[in-house]
Amino acid sequence: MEHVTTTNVQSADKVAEEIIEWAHSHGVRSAFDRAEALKPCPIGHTGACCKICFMGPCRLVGPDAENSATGVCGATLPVVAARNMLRMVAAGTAAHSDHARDMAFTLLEAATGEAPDIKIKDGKKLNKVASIVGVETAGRTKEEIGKDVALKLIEDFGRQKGELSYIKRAPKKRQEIWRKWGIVPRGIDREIAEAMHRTNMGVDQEPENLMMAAMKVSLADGWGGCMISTDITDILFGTPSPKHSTASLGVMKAGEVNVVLHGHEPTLAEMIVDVSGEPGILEYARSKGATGINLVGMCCTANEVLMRHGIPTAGGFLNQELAVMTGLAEAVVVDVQCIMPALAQAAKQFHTKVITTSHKGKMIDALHIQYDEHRAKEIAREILKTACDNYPNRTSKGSRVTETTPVIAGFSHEYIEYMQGGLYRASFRPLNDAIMAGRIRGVVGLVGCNNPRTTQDSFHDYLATEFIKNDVLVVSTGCGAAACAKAGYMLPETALEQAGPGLREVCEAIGIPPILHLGSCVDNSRILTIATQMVEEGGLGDDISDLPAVGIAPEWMSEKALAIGVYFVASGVHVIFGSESPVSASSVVQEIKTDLWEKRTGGKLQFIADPKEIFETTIASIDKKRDALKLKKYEPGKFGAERVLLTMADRRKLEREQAAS
Ligand code: NFS
Repeated sequence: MEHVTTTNVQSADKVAEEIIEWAHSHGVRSAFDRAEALKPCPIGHTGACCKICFMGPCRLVGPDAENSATGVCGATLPVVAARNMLRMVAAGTAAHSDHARDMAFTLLEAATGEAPDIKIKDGKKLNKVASIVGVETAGRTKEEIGKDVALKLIEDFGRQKGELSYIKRAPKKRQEIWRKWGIVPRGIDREIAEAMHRTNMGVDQEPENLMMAAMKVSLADGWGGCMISTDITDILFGTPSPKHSTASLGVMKAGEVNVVLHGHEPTLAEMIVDVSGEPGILEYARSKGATGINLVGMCCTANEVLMRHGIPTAGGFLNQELAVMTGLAEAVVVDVQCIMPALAQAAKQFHTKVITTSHKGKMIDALHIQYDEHRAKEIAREILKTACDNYPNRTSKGSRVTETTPVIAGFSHEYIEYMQGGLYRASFRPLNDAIMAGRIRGVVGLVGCNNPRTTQDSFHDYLATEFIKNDVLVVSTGCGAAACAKAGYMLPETALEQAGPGLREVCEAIGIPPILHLGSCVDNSRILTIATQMVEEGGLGDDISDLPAVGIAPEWMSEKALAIGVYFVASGVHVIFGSESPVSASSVVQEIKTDLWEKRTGGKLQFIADPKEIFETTIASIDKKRDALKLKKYEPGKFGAERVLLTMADRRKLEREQAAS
């Protein structure tokens, strides 16, 4: 098995690598170079640094640090590491959930007419969410329903007692596990505040208790912030369905005004997409000498507008500075999260304008145009005009890459269900059947960031190809999805060329790629929904922890990724992260996140640095779950030639066998 991590390139994304090389020969620096020059602090990297009070920071190092080192207050290494972990998960939860809060208020303002440019687009999804949160729909307008749904979901942030609204969406058995261990979140904000309190100097001093709190706050992320965000974004801007587009930094166009939409919250990006085709704006671009306006996405905003409008993606996290280095970006429009502070500094070396748009995320040397939903389109036009004004300033400096890769994205869980049976027979039956019969061995969520400590995209690429070769269906989000898109894996043809025969047969029958683009990182909630629907469909156990499925974030870097990882563990999933554990200094905490968490929830969190080992561990985990379900043994190459579908009788027989076991 070959992969590129051992070569001396910094990116497996060929177009990105071309720009990195151009930058090196022109003395322009990026995160790739900064990562080389600045090695991680070996104490903080392992979770052994405590800086929660000013008696320190204390470094809990030395021989037998686990048992003998303490901070000035007496905090032991396991306490320090567990507190660090809880704080990271709480921070990740805060980021997704604050984004979700903005979405909830946007829905409220759209419904009440206070944000006149934003309308409720998907009434069907609105009704579905209304029924989940107990809002009456009969005989009411979209706006009336939307207002009540928004108010209900806003309650989830500040609820002091009770349970989050969406907890009841999980399989029954899962809810009972959460209740048994006392990790059902009350309100999202309450869990985040409590996590900050518990990790304050001199409060929670029991590693196990701290780590269970990490699970609780993470559930407020997965079944709270992330799920609310996905739902409201679908309601306001439409539930995604497949869209053709292109990926890579080559999506910039030489003769047009290139505007990079970067960040996470989709509202302003949607407005920019809306107004970018207006005759007045196009005329304005032409008056500056350009032939048009070319919108391209970056990071999770890219995923949002790719999924709904087919806007090309320039890639994920590590491509942001490189986009500027093409010399073709008139503007990079940013809001919140994963925006490198180096971006405006990179832009100063070119003609690019970095435009910040959120009061929460300002940047030295950037231009600030505050987004305001009350006059959303007016601001979107102002931003595009600012970009057009900058077009005449373009110089010949930059790496003019042009190569792009075709991609099909837009696989919402609703669409995945629909494509397995049409409008009236939509279900997860065909997927469950294919898994039961061994055509599909299992499912992997291949998600998460890029991190310059790993050759960009190399782990994503390697794992994606190995999994599909071995008949494992891959669902992807975030920068992992961008990596797969750039590598050309998100096309049905990939199934023909690279997927194992069983997976290929299923993909061909349904007409899907073997790697499905599910959206942004908050859309990991779509994976929770799919997993729940697969459980409810029957034949694969009665809880998420029974499914032959694994979650992987091989190139993670963000606290948000950690929050996602932990909520999948709490939901019963075996989760594997690449690189080292952020709590590796404490064997006690290491054991809690694997052994204790597994005992209590069925899920566990592992960190594995070697991609081949990630692959092998994943396959072993999938096969173990298949065995426990008494499914047919997966036999490589068995399917494909003979096209036998699992009959109803086969399925009943399998279900009987499982019930009897
Ligand atoms: Ni996710 Fe999106 Fe990418 Fe990582 Fe950042 S963009 S929310 S955190 S880096 S996958």
